[in-house]
Amino acid sequence: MANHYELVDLTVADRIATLTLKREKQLNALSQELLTDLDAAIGEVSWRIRNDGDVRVLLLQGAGRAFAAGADIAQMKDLSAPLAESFSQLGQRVFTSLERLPIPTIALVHGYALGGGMELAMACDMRIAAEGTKFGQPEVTLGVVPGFGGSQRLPKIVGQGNALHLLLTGDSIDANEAHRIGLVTQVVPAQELSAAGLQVANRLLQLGPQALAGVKRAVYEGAELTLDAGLAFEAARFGMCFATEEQQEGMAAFVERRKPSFGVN
Ligand code: CO8
Repeated sequence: MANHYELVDLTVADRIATLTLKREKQLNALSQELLTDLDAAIGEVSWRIRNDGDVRVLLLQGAGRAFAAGADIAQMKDLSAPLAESFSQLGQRVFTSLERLPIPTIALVHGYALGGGMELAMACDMRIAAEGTKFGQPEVTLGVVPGFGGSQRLPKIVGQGNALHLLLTGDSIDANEAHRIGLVTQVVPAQELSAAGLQVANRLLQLGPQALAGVKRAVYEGAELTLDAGLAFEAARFGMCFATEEQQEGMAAFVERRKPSFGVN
């Protein structure tokens, strides 16, 4: 099944949704129109998770030479301060709705992930990069700060020191350096990027969707809490797992020395 928005493709096959940015000529620069299509496509994925149950993992990639080379500079160059703020809020809202999907999301990053492009990749749970990919937050070189969540998500992913280095210098780093600082979890040859994404996705499909959704909530919501509140949140979610068939199946399979089977829809 494939749904075509103008600037984003959504395909679903074998319970894996793939979102592809397709503004190739502008290296998938994130224009208002692209963000609007991305918003709609994420909304469709969310609807299908809730209603059809036929989507369990999401892959996000860019068509052409790049994942995404940032927010559309030509489009935002003459914005007034209030409009710039609302453009920033639009991107933030779309990226947060991506992050809050209750399924694992994996960014498959190649070419460039700069500015808003890197911020989009950071709104996914995992990032796999093609060798040679350039990552960076060059906003300071344009006289601005990040506007799609970079100043908030980057320190959480790579630590404040690494984040400040990237944010203050605006320097780009390559995929290997991104791996070293923990921005990406895997670096593969470009021609193996899709296969690497599918491999991780297929492993995730073998696991219980409720447990995966629970891990995401514990990590993302826990990050907003004090340690004590986060631990309480985790304990409550841990308890809730024991009212699920997933827990019964997972633990029964362990003691019976067999592979668990987590009810495939
Ligand atoms: N915005 C608009 N157009 C872009 C962008 C962009 N970010 N990046 C590339 N393009 C366009 C180019 O203008 C060019 O278009 P055309 O063919 O019509 O001239 C086409 O894509 C191809 O680009 P290049 O010819 O430049 O390709 P190169 O291979 O020579 O260079 C680079 C590739 C190095 C990636 C180069 O394009 C570049 O430096 N791009 C800009 C990178 C950048 O600075 N990104 C950060 C943008 S700022 C940002 O993302 C802030 C996010 C928060 C926004 C908050 C809202 C208020």
